[in-house]
Parts: sequence; structure tokens; C-alpha cells
Amino acid sequence: DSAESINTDIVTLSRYILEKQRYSAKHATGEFSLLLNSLQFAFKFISQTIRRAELVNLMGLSGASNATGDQQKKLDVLGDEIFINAMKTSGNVKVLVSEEQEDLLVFRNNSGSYAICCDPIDGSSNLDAGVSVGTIVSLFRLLPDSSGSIKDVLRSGREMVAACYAMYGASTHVMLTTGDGVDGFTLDTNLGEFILTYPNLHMPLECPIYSINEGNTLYWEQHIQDFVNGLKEPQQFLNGKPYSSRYIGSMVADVHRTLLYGGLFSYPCDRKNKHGKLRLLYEAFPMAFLVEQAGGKAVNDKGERILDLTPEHIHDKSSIWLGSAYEIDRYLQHIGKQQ
Ligand code: AHM
Ligand code: MG
Repeated sequence: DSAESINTDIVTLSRYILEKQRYSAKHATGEFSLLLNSLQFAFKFISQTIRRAELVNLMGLSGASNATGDQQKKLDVLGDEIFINAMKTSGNVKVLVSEEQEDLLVFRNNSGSYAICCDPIDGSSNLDAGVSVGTIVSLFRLLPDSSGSIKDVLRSGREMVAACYAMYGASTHVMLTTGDGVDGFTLDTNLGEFILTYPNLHMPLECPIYSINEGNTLYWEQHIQDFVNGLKEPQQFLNGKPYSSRYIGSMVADVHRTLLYGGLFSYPCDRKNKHGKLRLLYEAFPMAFLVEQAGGKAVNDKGERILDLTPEHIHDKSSIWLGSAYEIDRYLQHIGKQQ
């Protein structure tokens, strides 16, 4: 009967964190677990705030603008406040970089040993239409003997100890890596808990989907136009069919689909965005880490591995090509970089 079909032994994110702490020497400090707990609180709070926003009339511009000059919405401000407060009071975070804050924040009173970088609400141009947006996070341990400085985040992507995003879509999902594969969770709003729904996620090795803002075609270098045009030609391995195009314009949602279905997502450099549009520390790095941990690849326009890059400034940008190994190899081949 139905009572018997209910799984009474589900893995919540809290349980997962505790078990991970117990079994992994690398993250054996309770500090890391507490930090992940504060993170999931921030995700639930932002998720609720977005879902209520229309009803409590939060939509519209706040009048302020953020570090990179975009127009900032009330929800961006709120998401930023929620995130900063959760991290500050967790006690485990010493350094915080937010897309919405021009300078990095150092919490002098915290004894924590982590530096965190985030885009509190990514894809916010989609908010008013109710399209999925998300929060993206990368995590570093402070350098040895550091009391918290900019040096703790101006590091190679290889030094990240964890990355995750929350996607506020039809459901709220969290995809998380601590460098040991990717696990995905879905928020059960009745229980108020994230439930492990995608254990050890592996992305498909190939998929005929490309995701790129083609409105920028005229601004792309010729070789990028050529590459994308090539995807629209009949593909032998698809019995003569071309690739399909999918572009949401929320990086979290486009990457989430890419993790689950495969294919490629790109935001290349163009004449308007000479260094690309997406930010290294809290967009390109964490997504590259997740994609690689799920079996995919992530490179820049030149074919350099994203995780091998090091930002010079906290809001530095990068071009990006990420997705299934086959599709990224195809790009690498196109630029003559196939190993
Ligand atoms: P945001 O951080 O200001 O929201 O901008 C980042 C977003 C990404 O979510 C998305 O991939 C990209 O910008 C879309 O840009 P465009 O509208 O130029 O295609
Ligand atoms: Mg943003």
C-alpha cells in the first residue's frame, strides 16, 4: 500500500554533510559542515524571497547600481543581504566576494578559515518574467597564516575546495561538489529540507544542444561564427540533423540543463565584451568545477582550462565554453587545440 512505498530513510543535505564530515579526512572539520549549513539556510531564504516577491510587490528597480554597472533590482539587494548576513553570522567565513559588492568584505571578528565568492542572484534580468535564476558560490580555504585578505581569493581555480549553485526554478535545486564528484539536491518545501535526488551525477558525454546568445553573432570573431554555423549544418552522427539551440539567459539554468542533458554552453568574448561577460570567481570557476566533476570540460576562447586561470581583480571576467566532453573537444579541435 502507499504507506509502504514511502521511503523513510531519505538523505537530506544536513545528513549528507554530517556523513561527508565523518568519512572524509579532507573536510573533517566541523567548520566546513557548519558553513554548508549556513549556505543551505541562505538558499532557502533567497528561494522563499523570490517566490513571494511578486505578491509582496518587490518587483522593480531600486535605483542603485552594482560594481559592474548593471542596474540592480530590489531582489538583487535582498539576495545579497541575505547571503552576506548568513555567511557573516556562520562564523566560518573570513572573506566574502559578492557580485553586488565592489570591494571584498573581511569579517574581522570571525575566526573562520574560509573565503567565499558568490553571485547572490544570477540571471536577474529574467526575474520579472518568473524564469529560473540562481545563486552561484565558490569556496576557498584561507592561505596558511592569512587573517583574511584579497590574496585569499586571487588564486587559481584549482585551489577551490567546493563549489555549488542553487537554482530557483519549478523546484529549488542545489548542485554541490567538494572535489569528489557532484551531488544534487531538491528542496522539499513541506519538510524544509534539501533531499539528495542526483547522487554522484555524471553528465552525458555528448548531446546535440548548443546554448549561446546568438544575438551577439555580429560582434563575434569570424572563427566563432564559423564554429556555431557548423553546428547548424547536417551532422553525420545525427543522421543529418543539426544541433538544437537552447538559451535561457540565466547561467545557472543553462548550466543546470547542460549538466542534466549535456551539450555545450558558451559566452565568448565579443566586440562589446572584450574579456567575455561572465565573472571568473563566482560564475566561471564554480561552474567549471561542477562541470568537470560531473565528467565534462570547461575552457576559455583560447582553449585554456578555466580552472587553470587566476584572476587579477575580484570582478575579472572570462570567456567560457563548458559542457559535454565531445562538444568541448569539438571546439578545441576547431581552434587547433585538440590534444
Ligand atoms: P548577471 O550576473 O548580471 O545576472 O549576468 C549574468 C547573466 C548570466 O546568468 C547569463 O548567462 C548571462 O548573463 C546572459 O547574458 P546575455 O543577456 O548577454 O545573453
Ligand atoms: Mg548577477
